[in-house]
Amino acid sequence: MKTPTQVNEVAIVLPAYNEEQDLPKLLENIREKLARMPFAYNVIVVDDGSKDRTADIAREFAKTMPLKLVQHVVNKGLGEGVQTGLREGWLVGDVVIVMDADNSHDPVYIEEMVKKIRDGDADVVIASRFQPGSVVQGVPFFRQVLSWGCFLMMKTLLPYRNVRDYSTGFRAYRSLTLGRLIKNAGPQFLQESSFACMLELMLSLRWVGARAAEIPYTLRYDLKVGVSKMRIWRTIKRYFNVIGRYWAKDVLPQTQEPSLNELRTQLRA
Ligand SMILES: Nc1nc2c(ncn2[C@@H]2O[C@H](COP(=O)(O)OP(=O)(O)O)[C@@H](O)[C@H]2O)c(=O)[nH]1
Ligand SMILES: [Mg+2]
Repeated sequence: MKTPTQVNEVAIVLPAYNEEQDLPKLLENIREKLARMPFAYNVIVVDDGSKDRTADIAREFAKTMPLKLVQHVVNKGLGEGVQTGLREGWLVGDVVIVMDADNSHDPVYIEEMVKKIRDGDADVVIASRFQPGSVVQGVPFFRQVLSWGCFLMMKTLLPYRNVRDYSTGFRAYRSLTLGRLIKNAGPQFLQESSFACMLELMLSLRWVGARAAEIPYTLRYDLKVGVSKMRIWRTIKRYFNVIGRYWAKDVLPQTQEPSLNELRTQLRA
């Protein structure tokens, strides 16, 4: 069922941990590309206890673009960072984008992702490495094997219609759907602090009955200057834990939802 949604404003969440080398280029790129898109935007930088200049950079850019800095005093992990960003983001944007702060995700794709939600084609749109036309530049071989492994495992164990890229961080979420997730799962809707949180988030959206779509894109991992923060073996181990938790969970029955504003009022109270 198509349910078009008005999109006046998007929130762009950037979970960031020690991203001083790549964050400035990304923020400049967002400022330039989003100025040409037919909606307003607000960037939410979630600085997760960085020990470098990440927070200073965000404060500096906040003088010249719509940007809010949210800080965790100590490092809590990607899952907590994404959760903090989504909890803020759905209250300000009709759509929430989450993307890496390492300049490997190009904000130019946001327009197409938002359009799919606006037209009612999907509740979550994934910039996917596994669509015809997708290009992956500069990703180490083992990392590619890992994301393919995640795809094959999910297709076999817990398939999600239209989804191939289960583990990427570059997605657009309809705020109403995030509200529905928070209403049903509570404010701690992600339990994973590791990078497996991205898979956990997909499975929690599947649980609330969100419809997914993917778009092809070019991942510019070659542009990333800083080091990857992913702990590969820990992530693999946690993938199994996440799948185990969602294995026997039935999809929630679809009910008539309140509007986004009603849901915001309800959950704020
Ligand atoms: N909030 C938060 N973000 C993190 C943490 N570790 C990594 N990130 C961010 O998560 C995103 C993905 O990390 P990245 O190193 O780019 O991983 P890769 O691209 O998969 O190699 C980046 O924006 C990081 O800054 C963390 O502990 N907390
Ligand atoms: Mg990255």
